[in-house]
Amino acid sequence: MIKPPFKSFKSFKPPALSSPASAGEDEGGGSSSRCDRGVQKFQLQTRYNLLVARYQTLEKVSRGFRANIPVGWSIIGPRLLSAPLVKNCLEQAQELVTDNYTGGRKMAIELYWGSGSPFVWRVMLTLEVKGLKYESKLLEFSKGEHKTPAYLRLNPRGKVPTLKDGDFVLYESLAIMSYLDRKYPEPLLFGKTPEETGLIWRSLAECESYFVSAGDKVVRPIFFGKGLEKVEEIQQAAQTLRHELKMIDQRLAGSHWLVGDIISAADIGVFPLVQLLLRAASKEAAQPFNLGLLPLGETFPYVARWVQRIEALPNYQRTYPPHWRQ
Ligand SMILES: N[C@@H](CCC(=O)N[C@@H](CS)C(=O)NCC(=O)O)C(=O)O
Repeated sequence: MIKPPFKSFKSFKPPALSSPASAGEDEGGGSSSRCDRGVQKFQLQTRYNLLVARYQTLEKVSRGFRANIPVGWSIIGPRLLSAPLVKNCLEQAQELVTDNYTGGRKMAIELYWGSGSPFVWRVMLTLEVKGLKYESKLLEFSKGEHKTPAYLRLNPRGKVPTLKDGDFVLYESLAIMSYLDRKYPEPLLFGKTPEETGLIWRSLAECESYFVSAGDKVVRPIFFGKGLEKVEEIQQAAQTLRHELKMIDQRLAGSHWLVGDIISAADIGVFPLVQLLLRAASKEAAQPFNLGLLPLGETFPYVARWVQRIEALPNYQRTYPPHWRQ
């Protein structure tokens, strides 16, 4: 049987994140060892925060457990222990102290995805940050697995991602993120206050309205060729992207995260698009276009540090597109 760490929980105080003002000291100055220390500190902090969140839920579960042990404990105690409610409590507690947090669900979440999709990446990061287990359903675009009748029944647009949670099926990455946040609110990703929620949605809307289409105009010809006849269009799109990155850089100059003092849906929604763009910009095929994006540390230094911060998240590697490693 699990022994919840009540005593240690009471004295369990996570250290505070270093303030934005000290962020430059921690990570800046172009010193890589300082930067590594910053990343390590951040990783530790994130693990701590996740642990605290889990202990807090564990505390709630255990309070429920204790509430079910009434005065007549000695008489009915043994029977009560086997009661379904208590069993359920213990199962949930077991999940919480191991790495198998499923939010009390019996059925696994299923994620239909394709490697390298920034929209899929958003959902994977959301699942990982929330510590939610899911069943991976990797679709091979080259085999047309996203256009089969069975898949089109789940997502008539024939795109990824699609999420299945029990009987509920949802597509569109932002919709999925918002669903997951409402259903599994730990940690909250769409803001703790109305103001934060508004700012998070503003970042996401800006990304969808300006970054996504300009990014596509740059990334696609680099990955799939045929860019040389569209040089002007690509350079125009690159200008839009530099403008967007400048705005993001300015926001990040005074804060670790795009909105608020913890990672939010704004960071998770924007990051994969930035990563995809950087990958494209680093390709040899990008050279003729003079995109003016790299080296990122020089062009957009705060974006560069923010990217490192997200890459240092626990389980980030699990979300990294498998074919990018090849
Ligand atoms: N707005 C959608 C975009 C999804 C999307 O465009 N997915 C691409 C991969 S990056 C896809 O599945 N493309 C396959 C196709 O269109 O046939 C979302 O946010 O989920």
